[in-house]
Amino acid sequence: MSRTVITFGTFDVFHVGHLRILERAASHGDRLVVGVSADALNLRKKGRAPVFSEAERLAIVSAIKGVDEVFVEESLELKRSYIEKFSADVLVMGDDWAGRFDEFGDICDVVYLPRTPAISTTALIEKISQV
Ligand code: C2G
Repeated sequence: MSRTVITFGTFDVFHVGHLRILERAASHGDRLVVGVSADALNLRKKGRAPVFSEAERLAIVSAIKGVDEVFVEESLELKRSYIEKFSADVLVMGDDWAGRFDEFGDICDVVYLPRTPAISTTALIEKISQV
């Protein structure tokens, strides 16, 4: 039986840590669906707009090998309905979210993968702004 994987993220200033988690998420099943967080969600939760717009981030993520479908994640609180909508068998997230999504273990497997060390969007923005 085919296995659907779902994962979520902002994927702003796309970097190798983002690539690696998508590659590893894809290896957990046959179809990978990615929820890319809305600009409005970022503004609400992080107090700043992403560097790249929602449309740009969706375009980049959807072009990655192994990604089958993308959608806009409008709210962090809608995870359960997204998992159900896409009939996901497994939710994959980086381990910065470890334990945070265990409640969905009743409808899918929940897997946390180690983050790629020493790279983040925030660090990249700082590094670039120092040049
Ligand atoms: N990631 C990683 N290694 C890094 C940086 C990020 O594995 N060095 C992973 C994160 O753990 C996450 C994914 O890449 O699983 C996307 O990271 P972010 O863009 O920072 O996403 P975030 O803002 O944490 O997601 O429902 C979740 C929200 O959409 C927010």
